[in-house]
Amino acid sequence: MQWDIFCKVIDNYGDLGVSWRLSRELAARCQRVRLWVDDASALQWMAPLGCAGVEVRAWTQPLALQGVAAGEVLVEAFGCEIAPEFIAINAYKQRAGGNKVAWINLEYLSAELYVERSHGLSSPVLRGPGTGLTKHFFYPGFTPRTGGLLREPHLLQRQAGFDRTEWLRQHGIEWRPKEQLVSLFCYEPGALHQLLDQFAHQPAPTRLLVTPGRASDAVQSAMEKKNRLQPLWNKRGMLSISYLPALDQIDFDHLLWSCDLNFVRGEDSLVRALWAGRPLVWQIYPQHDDAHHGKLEALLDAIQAPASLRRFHRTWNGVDQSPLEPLALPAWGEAIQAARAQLLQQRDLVSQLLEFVDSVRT
Ligand code: TRH
Repeated sequence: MQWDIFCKVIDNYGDLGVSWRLSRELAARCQRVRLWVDDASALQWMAPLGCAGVEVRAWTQPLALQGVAAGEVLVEAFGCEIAPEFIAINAYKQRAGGNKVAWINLEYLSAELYVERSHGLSSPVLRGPGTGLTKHFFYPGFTPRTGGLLREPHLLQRQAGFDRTEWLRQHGIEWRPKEQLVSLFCYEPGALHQLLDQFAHQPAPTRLLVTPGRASDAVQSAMEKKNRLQPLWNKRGMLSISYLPALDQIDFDHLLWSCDLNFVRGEDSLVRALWAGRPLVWQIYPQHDDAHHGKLEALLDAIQAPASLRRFHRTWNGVDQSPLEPLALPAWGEAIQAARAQLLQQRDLVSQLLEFVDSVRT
């Protein structure tokens, strides 16, 4: 089938990151994809080699539609509103007796209970350029009654064949024996300075691998402040820091597989960290009305996080101001492994989406 996926980049990398991963995974299953995006610049580092079967197109206004025929599936990622001129050619095709067009609204990932209720609902379009079409709501999620999580079929084999020492060497990432490796992909957590203190005071050395952009800015400003106010805070040198360049999505996975603890944020990196199976800490994308607090608790329930991991998350996400819980990697690792094992039993998002599209088109 020909898929048209529309993606608007709001901020950060998640909208494009998920849309690209979805496109790539569809292409791997013999689908043809046009990914319409208003700002594709992040693909230069996220996916520098592109992907056969995925054509990235600029979402201009108006859309350049010369030579473009309507396909079989329209996807609006995260409720972005698809260009009306494109909706119109799809509706026209269907009215003219062509095959039925499946219009999918792909929602944000959440572990909240409403997801099971809303997944798969449909809404006929009664006015505007899409009159006659039907929109279907597809919710990713953590239970069998949701659309599931993005997961490629060969993930486990890739993980089994991964050699972290070699990968770190190839990427010029310094790693001394016995050093605990921790990745950091975050926004600006208020408790960051407490985390740095914890690493500095642990008996074993830690190397923090900091991703570029907001995470590295936040670490640099915390370090600058600490060095100024408490020059001896890391006097035993237990914490070392490496600032990483932007990695492509495949190497971002390798980073997560290399680390003993992963700090992730947003949506896509959370899922990748779950598949990595190492202890993880999630910084949720903050919303103004604090709606993210409920969403955070729902995720912690879904992965059956132990009490110490819950407390750590609440402080890390600024839900409360308690001091940052001490790291408890063995217990956290067990919980993530158990959650991962359960999630691996469920069908992946693309398998479910293909089946769902078939069912709405027949
Ligand atoms: O960048 P994010 O914070 O994106 C957010 C969330 O998706 C949020 O839910 C959404 O509302 C908001 O954007 C608009 O985090 P996320 O979702 O993990 O996306 C990051 C993507 O970047 C992911 O696909 C992994 C990729 N990535 C790399 O490929 N290489 C890298 O070096 C890094 C740091 C990230």
